[in-house]
Amino acid sequence: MKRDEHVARAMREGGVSRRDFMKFCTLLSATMGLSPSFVPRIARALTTAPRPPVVWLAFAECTGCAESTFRTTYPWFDQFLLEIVSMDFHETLMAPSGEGAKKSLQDTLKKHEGAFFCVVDGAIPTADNGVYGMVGGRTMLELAREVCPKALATLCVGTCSSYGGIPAAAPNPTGAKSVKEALGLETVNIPGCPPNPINFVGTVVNHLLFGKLPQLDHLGRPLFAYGKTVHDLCHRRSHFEWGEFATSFQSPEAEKGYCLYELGCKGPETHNNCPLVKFNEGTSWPVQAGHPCIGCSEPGFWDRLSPFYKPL
Ligand code: FSX
Repeated sequence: MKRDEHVARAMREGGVSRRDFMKFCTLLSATMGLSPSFVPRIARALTTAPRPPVVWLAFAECTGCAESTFRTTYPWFDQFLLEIVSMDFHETLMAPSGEGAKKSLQDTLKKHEGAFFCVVDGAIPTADNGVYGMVGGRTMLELAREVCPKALATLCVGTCSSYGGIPAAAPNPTGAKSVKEALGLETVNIPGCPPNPINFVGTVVNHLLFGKLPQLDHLGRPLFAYGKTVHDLCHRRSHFEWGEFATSFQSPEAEKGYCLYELGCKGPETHNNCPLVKFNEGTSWPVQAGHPCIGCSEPGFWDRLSPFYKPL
């Protein structure tokens, strides 16, 4: 069976209609800052391009990133994601365990060296040679040192792997660090605690479409997702500031304004596209639900961004 037929069948069996799929491609193209003319190309890339192999390493974290990626955005998203990439190693999702899991990892490294994406969620404990984070008898530090340099690119999903995040918060007894700090290696960072999975998919799809990673800012973040601040895009800003742009995104209740800056909102210094893509099938996002942004996708989160209710 050809790959596009296989994907079509998998989607049908998962209850995903062609219309759902095209809506998703439209959202993806808007998120990536591409014109609507890219929608059919994205659909084609998702259903026909060879699936890039992925090794997913889970280190010091709460598993919120994997949960957010695989379970909540769209009811069918988890299954769909596994059609886009070939998840060759993911401790939580894969069938083998123990020695079988170790073998899967080694087989993938051998077969796809220089051609797989290494996705990392979680920070890397580095104190005392990394003994505070062990997987299968090896330190996370050792695993990362073995796997990441062999990848086509290391994609850090979540603030912990991107910048250290909560595990690196003071007093940080495990010496938790970002992948870049721990290994001295350039990474693509998709921060957020948790990040929006559409930004991970957009990064992979950019590679499928154009054969390269998206343009990054000085902190390694894809510009399509992190090029503007939450405040720049926020629905709660006066719609007069938004002009025509406002009418396409603002909800009527948000048009009244009610900026949460005085309640400590960190939107003015937090780079992320939460107001545009939202969470849970585009239902809402924290500020729309009435809570100030806590800056979870910025370097220095948690220490630098707290206390959360103190204005900047
Ligand atoms: Fe960190 Fe992710 Fe926050 Fe949790 O893997 S970014 S603590 S949502 O799980 O790493």
